[in-house]
Amino acid sequence: MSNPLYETLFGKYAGHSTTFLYLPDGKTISHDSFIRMAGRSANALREMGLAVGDRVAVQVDKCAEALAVYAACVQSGLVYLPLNAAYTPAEVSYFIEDSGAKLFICQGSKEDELVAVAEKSGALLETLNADGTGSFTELTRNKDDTFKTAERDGEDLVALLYTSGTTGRSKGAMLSQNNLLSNAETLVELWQFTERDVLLHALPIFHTHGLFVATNVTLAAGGSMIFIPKFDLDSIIENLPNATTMMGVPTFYTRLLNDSRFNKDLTQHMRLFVSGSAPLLAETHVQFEARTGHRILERYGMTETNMNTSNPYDGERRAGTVGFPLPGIEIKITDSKTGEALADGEIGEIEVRGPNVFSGYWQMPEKTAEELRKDGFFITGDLGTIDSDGYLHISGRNKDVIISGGYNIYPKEIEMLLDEQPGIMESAVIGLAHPDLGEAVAGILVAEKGETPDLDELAKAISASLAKYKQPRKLLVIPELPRNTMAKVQKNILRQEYKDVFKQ
Ligand code: MCA
Ligand code: AMP
Repeated sequence: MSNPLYETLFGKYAGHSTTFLYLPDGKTISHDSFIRMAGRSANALREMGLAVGDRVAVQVDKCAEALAVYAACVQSGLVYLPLNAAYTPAEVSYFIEDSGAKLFICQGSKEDELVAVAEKSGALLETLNADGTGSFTELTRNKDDTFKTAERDGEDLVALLYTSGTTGRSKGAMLSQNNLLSNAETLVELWQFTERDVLLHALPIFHTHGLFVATNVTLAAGGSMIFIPKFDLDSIIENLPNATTMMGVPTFYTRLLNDSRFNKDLTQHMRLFVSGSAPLLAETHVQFEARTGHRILERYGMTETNMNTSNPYDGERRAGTVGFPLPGIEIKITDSKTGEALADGEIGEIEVRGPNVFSGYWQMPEKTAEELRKDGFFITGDLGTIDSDGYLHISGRNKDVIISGGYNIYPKEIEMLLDEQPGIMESAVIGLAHPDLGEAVAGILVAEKGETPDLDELAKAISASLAKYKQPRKLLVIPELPRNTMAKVQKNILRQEYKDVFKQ
């Protein structure tokens, strides 16, 4: 096979008139039409002068055409770099420059703000709007809808996904054909996906969950997706009767449980509900079963590794656990200081090895060496334990990260911005329990001597540089930050002190 990922996800469906996408306006796109759309995009990309290995950065709304750019990149050997639509130009600028993207496709409404970003790093700039129009779409018009698939092998780079770092500098995780392919094939089998499945897709397509899990699994199985722009209760309720499966972050499930229309009648035909990206409270798992009779299947993954573990399809889906290592993947629990393996039942660092594990961070050999051991084990930064039945429990994190509604937010990035603001001496950014988002961001500030910062002004000042979901929902000024004898800020004390800030 010349391009295994392309063949498995896309190529094999050429000529198939089966439905791939059900769109919000009632239209459908067949597998064959989708592949032709991707072919036109691949020809456009080639004619723009892009060559195998070049990076294509994409910051657009969720639409079929955006998915076709992903398919076109796989087909033509380009490296797909999806970006959260909420990122500000300041955030995007780093990704474009660091990746050396040759092409940046953005929303038409943001073009004016992003011209300078593209120019600075010499990237071409094209647009793609939520309705599928845009300058990129114009370039695909009248192009041949077949494209000679680029020869690629399993080790070749197919995507670059940026994940923020605890030092405040984002790292591009390099994912190969094999990383994505092995995971998709494993999950199809484990979760028993077939061409009869219709997945209710309400996740964003710029992260692993919505793109490499939901979309790749559906494509590998030959199923279809009800492709809705974002999570919206009314459209979920309206579309559930036509779906067989759904994947979501825990917020999806808590929001559904808060709606009385979500009941057994609406869900009894469903085959599977999957949750991940953030901890699903055992309480949510139990309530969901009581309401619908379904046990949510919780799994655990990361941008760097795709999916690592899953509760069983057949067998007990145990609340508060993320199940067993996927076939072909090894998990071990180690002592954070020595790296020595710990016995079952002990809490330590979760490490993972397998064909799913990325090959390193883009142009960051030192960072790669810190997290990816020579023997292939990746140090996840998550803490956990394996119980006597082999289920993995995630008990905490060894990295300073907040997970809000399934998005990872690194406090360091926000603290660096807050510390720069006039009148602020220092800050500590923490995640506090939030009934809807799991955790939400709070900024604890210490003012310069004699200063009384205007918190509204401060919030406004940082909003230009930070995506909305990262912006603190609460800012508090306190006289000093608690520190240990090594002068390290004790965030655990702050988290305890302010634990009820977002509780209703
Ligand atoms: C939106 N806002 C948020 C979030 N999302 N704030 C904090 N955390 C968030 N996650 C902001 C909006 O800008 C808005 O601001 C305000 O909060 C309320 O918006 P709302 O309409 O309620 O939010 P929403 O649009 O409904 O979004 C919430 C959401 C969404 C549905 C939970 O964030 C989402 O789809 N999350 C999924 C994330 C995901 O796919 N993660 C996978 C990463 P304002 O009103 O002031 O303008 S991959 C991963 O983690 C690994 C690999 C894995 O294991 O899967
Ligand atoms: P990301 O960097 O966006 O890929 O997020 C990966 C992180 O999400 C992991 O390191 C975990 O901390 C967290 N995560 C993913 N799935 C789960 C889960 N089922 N339970 C708890 N945490 C999870």
